[in-house]
Amino acid sequence: MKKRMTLGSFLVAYLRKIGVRHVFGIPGDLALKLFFALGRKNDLQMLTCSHEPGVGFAADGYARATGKIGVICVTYGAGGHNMVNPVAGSFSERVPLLIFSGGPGEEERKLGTLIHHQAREIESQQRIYQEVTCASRVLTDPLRAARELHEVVRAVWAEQRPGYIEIHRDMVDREIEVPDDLIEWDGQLHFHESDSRRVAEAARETAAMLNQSRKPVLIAGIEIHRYKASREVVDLAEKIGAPVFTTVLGKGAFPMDHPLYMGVHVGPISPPPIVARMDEADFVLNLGCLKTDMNFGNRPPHIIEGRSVWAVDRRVDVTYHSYINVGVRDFVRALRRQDLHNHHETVTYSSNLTNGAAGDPNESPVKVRQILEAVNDFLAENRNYMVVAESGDMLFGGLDIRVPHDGTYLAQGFYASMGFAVPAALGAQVGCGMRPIVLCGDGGFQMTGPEISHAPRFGANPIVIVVNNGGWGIFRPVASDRRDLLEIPPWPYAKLAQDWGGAGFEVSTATELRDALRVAHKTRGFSIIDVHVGRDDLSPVTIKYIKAAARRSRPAARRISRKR
Ligand SMILES: Cc1ncc(C[n+]2csc(CCOP(=O)(O)OP(=O)(O)O)c2C)c(N)n1
Ligand SMILES: [Mg+2]
Repeated sequence: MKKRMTLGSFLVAYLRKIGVRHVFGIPGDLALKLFFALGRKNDLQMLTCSHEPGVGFAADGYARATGKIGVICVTYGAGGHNMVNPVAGSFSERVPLLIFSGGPGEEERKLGTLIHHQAREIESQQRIYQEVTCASRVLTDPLRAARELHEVVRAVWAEQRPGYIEIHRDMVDREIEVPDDLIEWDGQLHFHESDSRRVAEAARETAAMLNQSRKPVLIAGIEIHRYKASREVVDLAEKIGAPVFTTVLGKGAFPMDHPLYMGVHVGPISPPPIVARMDEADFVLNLGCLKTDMNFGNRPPHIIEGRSVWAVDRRVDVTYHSYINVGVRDFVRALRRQDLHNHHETVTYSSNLTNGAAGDPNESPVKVRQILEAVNDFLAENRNYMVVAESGDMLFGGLDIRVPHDGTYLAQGFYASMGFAVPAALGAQVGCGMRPIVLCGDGGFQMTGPEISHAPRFGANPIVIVVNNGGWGIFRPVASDRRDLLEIPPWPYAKLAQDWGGAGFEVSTATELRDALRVAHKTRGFSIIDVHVGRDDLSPVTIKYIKAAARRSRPAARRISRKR
């Protein structure tokens, strides 16, 4: 990094300094200089997809899997607007992304004409992004550009949320001034500092409650992942000796093969032993769990509020009072240092697959639960895999997947956008090197699945399991007489895989699926396994969830007052 350099060269030097090695993007004329500056040989690796949502989900998967910032480069308007949905997902699920968008230059903005790709005003795109980012800037001032980028990146890291930078096309080659402190900076980014006295008091009070309790439980949520506190939570759990659940969104925040791990808590639709254990709990320690309807299976959170501590969003709520400026990682560390009573509870892992018949492995069509069992058996035998689950039936089916051996699990457990899984898997593998197994419905695959054709260029080789029920199956139980509206066209998924340079399999029994997984495991490239399931077959959690959700969409009871 030098005192004076072009903005384009500064961006590359800055990104390298913070440890970024990959950028995900699609070019456009208003972003062309930016795109080629970021993609310059030997500096950063530019990875392209077919469609901006693919780019966004790939960068998001990369960030989730690596714990680093996922960087995106898109063109203005058509490209930037296409990217809004993935970024909104990253915003709500706390994924640090940095979005660079191009834009029209100063001279062309003065012409007084509308500029191609423009929607309402030139500033509209930034305004749209303000809703789904924690910080945004348009870099127009050569004296401030470096500092403004740095401010956005620091916010992205501290908040673990996306940030937006717009660079108009005439700015990329402009010389800018880099402040000395940035040149000397070591590239380390930091989370917000906590108030140490509040941390200590919150930890003391929580420890006292923990020590008085007879049947405590811990729930580990998404912030444990994002603020890199998984190891500390394992330590803490071992000191307390109580069962640990994860939330839907936080699945993977606690190792799934740890003896204290009991499974995923989704309120009343959790596996029955988890519901029972939760009902017995006289103290619930929520670490980094967002209060979402998904995490609670549609049950209001205040049900456990009176006997719980919540550490999330930089505050700790102890029953009905709060400590502010306390980050979850600092809180867990402080709690770990307290004198804690060990409950020595023996914990049994529970899922919805724990009980029930496995089914005939040679019967066609294979059952959805048999797919989940086959994947679990495969993961138990094979290391270095991660699982990425798509929105739809597999988002819920995936809750019953157990990834051992330090494997990773990724899903949009709250925002739940379809189209996430395949591109996220590509980005995740590029970032962390683990091979993904993607669990995806046929509808989800039809949104972004074709991005798999980029896998060879990414050096990635996911195994994509397309759960093929011929439509948007998750809604069939509540479709009344219009099931026809939920149909989708049949795609030749296995043949497409072969045409795109991968391996394709078509299976309809559990035995065939297990065989296909074995072959795919040995195949160097990517694979798609088209699994034909019954049209009305769904995973165990989905059936419970969709019924609970249907109850919620009934009109609220309201008294109609009549004037007399
Ligand atoms: C981008 C987006 N559009 C629409 C939805 C609503 N939605 C949730 S699940 C679903 C159908 C899923 O179908 P498929 O991928 O085939 O999975 P299945 O439930 O059939 O296994 C839809 C349309 C969504 N979550 N995301
Ligand atoms: Mg389907």
